[in-house]
Amino acid sequence: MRELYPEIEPSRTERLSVGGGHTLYVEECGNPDGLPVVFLHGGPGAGLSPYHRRFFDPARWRVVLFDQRGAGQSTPFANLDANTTQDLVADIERIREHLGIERWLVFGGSWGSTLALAYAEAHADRVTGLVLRGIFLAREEELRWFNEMDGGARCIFPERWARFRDFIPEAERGNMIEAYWRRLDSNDEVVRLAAAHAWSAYEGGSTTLVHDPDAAGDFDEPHKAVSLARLEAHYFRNGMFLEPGQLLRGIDRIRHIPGVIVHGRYDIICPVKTAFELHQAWPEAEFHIVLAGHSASDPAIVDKLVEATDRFADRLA
Ligand code: STX
Repeated sequence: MRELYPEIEPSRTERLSVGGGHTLYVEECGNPDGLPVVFLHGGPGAGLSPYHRRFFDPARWRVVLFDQRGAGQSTPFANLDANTTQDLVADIERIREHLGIERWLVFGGSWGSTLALAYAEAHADRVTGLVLRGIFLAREEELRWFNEMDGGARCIFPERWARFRDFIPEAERGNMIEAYWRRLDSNDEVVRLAAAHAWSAYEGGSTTLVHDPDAAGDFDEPHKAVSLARLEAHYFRNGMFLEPGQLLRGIDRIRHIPGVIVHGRYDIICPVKTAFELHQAWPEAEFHIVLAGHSASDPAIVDKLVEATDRFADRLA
């Protein structure tokens, strides 16, 4: 099994003003003369983590990573103005042009896979390949599965679900996303933080194949909890700013691009059915279902993702 490349520090970081009042944190890692790749993080609102740099051979790749609007070190923090899928797609183009990159590999997991598909369908000529993990197509069915009372996730992680559900009074449980949204957008900071914590503990703690119902998860830290919860609820209640079925309908625009899809069989946040449907619409893509959950750091997922970037480096060299 392949493992992550060693820890690495950025060779360059900058802050890029992109309009709408937003300034993005952008970093580059690896070989400045290497093959370009852009990393798209999840959520929306999850922000970058240092391990995201490690899916790429630093001798061969020029890795560009950035915190999306409102996330991580981008400012203003957790801000929802001018914060839509179209804005983020435009940001990717702005970063590419700013760095003088002609075409690049696009690598994304979960919401990062959604954004990667939206970007590639809009700018197919800029994409040398796609590496997608934990596919999320942002459809109503997928949102209900994880966050609503009739979803399936509650049957798999009942302890964690109970804490998420019980934060909302019974009368409001018919629409959990809206009920959370009202609290995440409250003027009362204590209410906002408590809601963010409940939302992010549920999702952040449900990622790995080996589940510990009492583990804090990666999104326990208040800063991360607030951006993940506010950005997700904002995007979810707006249908991710996509037409229903838009990404599958547009698939013909990218079927000529080499693609690798990796998905955990036991992904409870984004069930593998979605990846199966993506592959049916895009049979030319390589498709791997592995023994893993949702997390990019589950070992079987790391193995396939690193194998994919290594092979892309051979092929694009
Ligand atoms: N959200 C999917 C997503 O991007 C619908 C995502 N799910 N969990 C995460 O991201 C974290 C593990 C980063 C919290």
